[in-house]
Amino acid sequence: MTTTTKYHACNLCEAICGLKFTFENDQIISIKGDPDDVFSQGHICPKAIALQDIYKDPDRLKKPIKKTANGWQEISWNQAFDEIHNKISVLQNQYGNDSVAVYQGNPVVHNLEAMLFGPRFFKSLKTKNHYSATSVDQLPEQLVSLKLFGHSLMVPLPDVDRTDFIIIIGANPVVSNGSLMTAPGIKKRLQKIQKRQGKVIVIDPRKTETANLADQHLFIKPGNDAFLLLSMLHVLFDNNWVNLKSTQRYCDNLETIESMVKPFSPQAVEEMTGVDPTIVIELVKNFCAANKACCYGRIGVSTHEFGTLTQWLIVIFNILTGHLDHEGGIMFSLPAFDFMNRNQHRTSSPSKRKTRTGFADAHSRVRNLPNFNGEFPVATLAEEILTQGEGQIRALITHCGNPILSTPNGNQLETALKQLDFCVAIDFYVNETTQYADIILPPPSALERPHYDIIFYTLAIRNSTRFSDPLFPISKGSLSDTEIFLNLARRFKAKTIMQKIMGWFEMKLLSKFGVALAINQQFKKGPYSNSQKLSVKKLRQHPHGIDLGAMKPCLPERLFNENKRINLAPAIFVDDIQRLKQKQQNASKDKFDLLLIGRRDPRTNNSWLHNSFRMVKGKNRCVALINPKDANDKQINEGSLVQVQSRVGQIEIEAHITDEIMQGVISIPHGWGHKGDAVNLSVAKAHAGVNINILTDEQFLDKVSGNTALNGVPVTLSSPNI
Ligand SMILES: Nc1nc2c(c(=O)[nH]1)N[C@H]1C(S)=C(S)[C@@H](COP(=O)(O)OP(=O)(O)OC[C@H]3O[C@@H](n4cnc5c(=O)[nH]c(N)nc54)[C@H](O)[C@@H]3O)O[C@H]1N2
Ligand SMILES: Nc1nc2c(c(=O)[nH]1)N[C@H]1C(S)=C(S)[C@@H](COP(=O)(O)OP(=O)(O)OC[C@H]3O[C@@H](n4cnc5c(=O)[nH]c(N)nc54)[C@H](O)[C@@H]3O)O[C@H]1N2
Ligand code: SF4
Ligand SMILES: [Mo]
Repeated sequence: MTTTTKYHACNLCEAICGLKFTFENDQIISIKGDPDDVFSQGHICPKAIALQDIYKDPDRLKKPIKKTANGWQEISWNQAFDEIHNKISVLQNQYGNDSVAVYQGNPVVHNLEAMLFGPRFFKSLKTKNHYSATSVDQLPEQLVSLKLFGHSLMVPLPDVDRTDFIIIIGANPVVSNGSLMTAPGIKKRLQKIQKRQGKVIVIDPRKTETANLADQHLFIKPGNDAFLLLSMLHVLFDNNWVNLKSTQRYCDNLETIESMVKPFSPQAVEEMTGVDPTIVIELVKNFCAANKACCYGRIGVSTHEFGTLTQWLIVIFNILTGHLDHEGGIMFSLPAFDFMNRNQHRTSSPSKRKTRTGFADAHSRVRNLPNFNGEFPVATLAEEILTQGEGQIRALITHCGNPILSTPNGNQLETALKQLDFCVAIDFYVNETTQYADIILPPPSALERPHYDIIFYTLAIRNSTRFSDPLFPISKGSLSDTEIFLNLARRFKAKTIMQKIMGWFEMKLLSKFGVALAINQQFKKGPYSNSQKLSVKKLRQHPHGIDLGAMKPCLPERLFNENKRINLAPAIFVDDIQRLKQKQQNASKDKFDLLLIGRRDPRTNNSWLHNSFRMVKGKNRCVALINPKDANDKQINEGSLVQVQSRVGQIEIEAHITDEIMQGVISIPHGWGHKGDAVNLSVAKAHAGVNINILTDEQFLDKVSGNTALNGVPVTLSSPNI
């Protein structure tokens, strides 16, 4: 028996850990964190172990399937590509290009080949109906980055490794492993702040796993963080603590911020936030006293009613305390594969614009919602399918997504999917959404693919680079992501026989060499081309990655704004203060029992991974957390079933009574609710849970960006026994 060791990145979450796989003959016998990885330094979480389960999963599709009167039937790749092309062409000829829509889910950004070659196909459809998980996720951060720094990917990152004071708002990195902050082993990194006498503060309606390790935890009423941040800014001006340091040279419109925050003293907003004014003043004072401090907010405050306003105020708070572009503050990465310089069209600079531009240059047909980077908010997808008239969506292609479980008003979307003329899914499972596809095209699993993190190095708190070769060959009869996308693209793009032949040769060439060619090309254009001479070949000799150093100050040069200045107060953000004030005025008229918020746990990965038994075994985690006082009011007992109802739907779920959740708030995790006769997730269906997104409301949005407010959803609670 021979034992071998191989290294491969984990692509499941943003932490991008390096993993060490031990094989006996061809079988994986262990998966561990790679202790020599330059960035992740041995970190691993329970999900990584499930990578082998996905690879071996008998439910995982390996060949295309087609829905027939007698159920799913395997078909050849060529038949699948031809049928997709024929059917979509007929619909587009009859109803226009926009009659076809695309939803791209979260795993796209974790899939190298999909990132490199997916756009060739999706662009060839020439539809404006693109949707993705962005609008149930980080759209506010990206909009703020676009307006402040000129590029939607220029997201400032908390310099966790050097800070002495971090405020975490609406994020639970100890469980999520960090987001828009690629920082493997974040728990240890936070604990190191404390070891160097620094402080970790968490602001969250739930006393989370991150709050448990923090020096201070503050409960806050869901959806109202913007009030708190305005009051923090108020305190800065009130005490003359504003100090932009070097960024003063290139920041404009400070006076607008000053007058904007005037009405929002900590006392004036206490009723909205639930936070004691003396605590707010103390917090701001301590933040200002720290030499190196940063404030970071994530999904809990992005996917809420004031997502953009809140994310903007977080950045402004960092800037006004002198912590933008300073060590230990919020800083920018400098990745070897510089995606931002590759995608110039995502900048706000008009001279650099190409086809897909920034924000609000088109609006959705039914609800007039703004687009962003060529995508409409997914909250409007169902009604775009259901509402008759010119431009109605009649076909949908989902890629890496399960929007029935992941996007608002799951029941409405399910109804909509049932009435499509044609539906295609690119996914290796028949899940709650892909069950409505006519044809499913399965790509290989993660361990059968090469990997490089082109997005997450852009979001990493330390610069490094690493490439992984596949651990296993692609199963016989399967195609790589590159082959799938280029086969589809050439059918849609090539018109003449000559073009078809050329397309075929290009596909063959790129499926063999495309990944290395694309990466090497970007390395050559990138910032380390002289100092490091990076190439895929060189990275193969460094399976633990190459460290490229800590983040460095880079402003104003790296700004994508043409004038190299930052407008602190873009009108679309400032104007939203009026909506916030209205919320305060109307607060006493609210009629609901509780505000719903979300939750993640260490063995979930959004809507998938539940088909691995290790991820679902043990006690039921799809439970509603309810405060003892609320449970008492409603006569709800521990472990009993409760009904939760919102404007759009109702679910029944097991109650778990705990004072870790704030009074007036109920927490339910997302990604559960596996069901459906056609769904092939045998393990997941046996541990189904319920779909929280039956409750979330497609009309409840962050009005500025169109992001869905998945948190702070008003619900009523009842016990079926009463
Ligand atoms: N209520 C509530 N809803 C939420 C959230 C919340 O906090 N609360 N969070 C939101 C967030 S942040 C996100 S990102 C979304 C995520 O939601 P989605 O965008 O739906 O993505 P996932 O659930 O991660 O993945 C869905 C599918 O991708 C497939 N898949 C995995 N890897 C690959 C691959 O490499 N190729 C292909 N073709 N398919 C693959 C899986 O089989 C699975 O069926 O959910 C959102 N929904
Ligand atoms: N184990 C696991 N890890 C994951 C994922 C997963 O599904 N499972 N998903 C991945 C994805 S796609 C993403 S985007 C990231 C997200 O990463 P995080 O942003 O860290 O996500 P959560 O763990 O959901 O933390 C959000 C926190 O916000 C709080 N919250 C809710 N509403 C409010 C509010 O109004 N105000 C405040 N202040 N807080 C609020 C919630 O209680 C929760 O603790 O996680 C990634 N990592
Ligand atoms: S933290 Fe994320 S990247 Fe690291 S092992 Fe877990 S799932 Fe994989
Ligand atoms: Mo996400």
